[in-house]
Amino acid sequence: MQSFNLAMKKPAWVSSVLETKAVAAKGVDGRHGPNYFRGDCIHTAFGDLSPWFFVDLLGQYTIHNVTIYNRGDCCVCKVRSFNLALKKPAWMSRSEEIPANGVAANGVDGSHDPDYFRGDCSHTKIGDMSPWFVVDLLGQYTIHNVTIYNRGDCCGYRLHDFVIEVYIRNPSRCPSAAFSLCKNYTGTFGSFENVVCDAPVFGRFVRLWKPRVINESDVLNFCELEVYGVKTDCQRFRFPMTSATRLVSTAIISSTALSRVSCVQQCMLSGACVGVNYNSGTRECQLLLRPEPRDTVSIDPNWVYYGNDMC
Ligand SMILES: [Ca+2]
Ligand SMILES: [Ca+2]
Repeated sequence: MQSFNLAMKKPAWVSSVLETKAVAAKGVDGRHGPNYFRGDCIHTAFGDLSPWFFVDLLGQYTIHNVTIYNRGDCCVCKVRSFNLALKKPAWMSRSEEIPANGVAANGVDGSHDPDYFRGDCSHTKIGDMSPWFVVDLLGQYTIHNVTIYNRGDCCGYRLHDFVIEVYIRNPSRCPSAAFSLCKNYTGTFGSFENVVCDAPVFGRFVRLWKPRVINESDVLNFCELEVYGVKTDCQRFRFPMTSATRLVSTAIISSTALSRVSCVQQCMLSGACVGVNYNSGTRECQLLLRPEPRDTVSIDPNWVYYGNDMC
């Protein structure tokens, strides 16, 4: 009994074709070089929401296996999942008044130590009747669950009845920013718990807040917050545009780009870019690497800003 590649150079069809170098025959031409631009791969058209590929074996066979060679020059969806919040920028309500022991950064420093006095927990100000905590994941992810480690030396009862929201835009700069609800948690929290979102939610900023504060000492107080989700290389960033505006930041890489679209593409291809400024006159493309507390906004008709820090 013979076994060989039954599909080789047989008639093939696809639901749509992006361009002539990507026709169906390229999927069975016997060449599996991974660089799309050399013309050995198939590619359906953008916008084809039901893509399919079909090959006629010109005979009837018992089929045991199908080998597929993926494209390799780009566009392979690599999925990553890890604690997205670890050591990312975090801040809280009335954070300027928080003692060093309780700053927001302690909530994402990687330590679960439950003793507040050892300095690894976050703690909003006594008397803050609308306490909240925000962490900026510095990228857009599909978030599945949030693990929280409570304070253990005392006061664990303070963590109760809270809401976890996920935002694409910065909720601190944009109070009216829309959110996706991860979880409306009711009751008192244990020493630690993995809170699974009601449904996967997409965004960059994770906000935890207490809608029901009992008294002045009912602060938001926990020792570590971990955010788990995935990012795929194929997933598109959502960068809202703000015209006549530049985000003035020290954390930039400056380059040139022929258009604002290619400037945004440079950002998407860079692993650590959260927005861009583009000047259509000089073609300067500024990749913004991370937000800084001292970032300001400049109104300038020559510039356009793509990012999530403005409303
Ligand atoms: Ca091929
Ligand atoms: Ca901690």
